[in-house]
Amino acid sequence: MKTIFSPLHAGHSGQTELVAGAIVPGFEKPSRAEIIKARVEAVKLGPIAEPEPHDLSAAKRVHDAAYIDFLPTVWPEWEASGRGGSAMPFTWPTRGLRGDVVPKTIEAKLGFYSFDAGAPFVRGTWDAIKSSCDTALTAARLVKEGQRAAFALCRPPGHHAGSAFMGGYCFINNAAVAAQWFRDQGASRVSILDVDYHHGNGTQEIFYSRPDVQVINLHGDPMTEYPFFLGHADEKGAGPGEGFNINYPMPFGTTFEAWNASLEDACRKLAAYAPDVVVVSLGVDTFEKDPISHFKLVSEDYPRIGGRIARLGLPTLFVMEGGYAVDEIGVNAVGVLTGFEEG
Ligand code: 6XA
Ligand code: ZN
Repeated sequence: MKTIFSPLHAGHSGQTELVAGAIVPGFEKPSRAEIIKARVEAVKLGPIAEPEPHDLSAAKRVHDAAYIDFLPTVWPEWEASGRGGSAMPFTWPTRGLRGDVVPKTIEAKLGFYSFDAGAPFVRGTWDAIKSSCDTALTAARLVKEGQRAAFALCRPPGHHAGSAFMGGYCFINNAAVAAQWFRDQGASRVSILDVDYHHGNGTQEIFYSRPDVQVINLHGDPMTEYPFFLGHADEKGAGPGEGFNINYPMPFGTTFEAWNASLEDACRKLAAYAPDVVVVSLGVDTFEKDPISHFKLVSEDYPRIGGRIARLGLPTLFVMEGGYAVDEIGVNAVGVLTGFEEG
């Protein structure tokens, strides 16, 4: 399996985040992608290539154009106005406030285009965001051209980013952009299977009213787990999209046995939908030692996940999302891919 990887991800570094009342170094750090890349090389998964540059039209098929055009302006505006640290918002147009007028101050614009303070910008962030989207599109092309699978080693991740908002380390929804690209290239139906610990609220929001992209999420129950405000089992899609959004919220402490029962049910529903292609939002923060998550999967479980996905027998694009136990992130993420190759 070929891997697409861009060194530009590394410019998104040194950003901070708010955790339990303290500003701390971001968990979503460059070593994550470097360790996964090193593991791809160590197990000889296949060649690694850099992404081809794309214009932003593919991203604008799933995101509002104004939102995408805002992203490259954030750091220059933040810096030019004398602000320091990481660019992040602290005010949001929530209930009772106006969400229909874009304000002028950079903090306010960041609040307008986000749902939390969890997607901070530094100098290299835009180039990393763009390269991550290019990575997904380049890997998608390999699958469209007949490869059984490809690995988009995206960083930053994407599944919390919605049509006009960032959050949770995510800016452009790489998996959603790729899924839409497959549709625009002639795929009749696409399934997105999101196995990250956190609910992919952005992906759900983007496709919620559509029957042509099935969105399946396995994740921590939003009653206790981030992103808290989406991901319940009764969210099944709207209008023509009714029945095409499927959520499997699972409690704190879920082990592989229970998690795998959800995966099995998800795979049956995915197969019944009979998509032309599957996009896997691949997070490995389901791991028992993940510092910000609470499932109990062990390293031996990840190849089994890949094997089950392989048995769907469908062209498959893997798009990297979360996972913060950096010592094991390479073994776990690439474990899914080798399990797929052997499955
Ligand atoms: C809150 C935690 C963000 C989780 C991001 C993630 N700052 N999503 O891994 O899949
Ligand atoms: Zn996650």
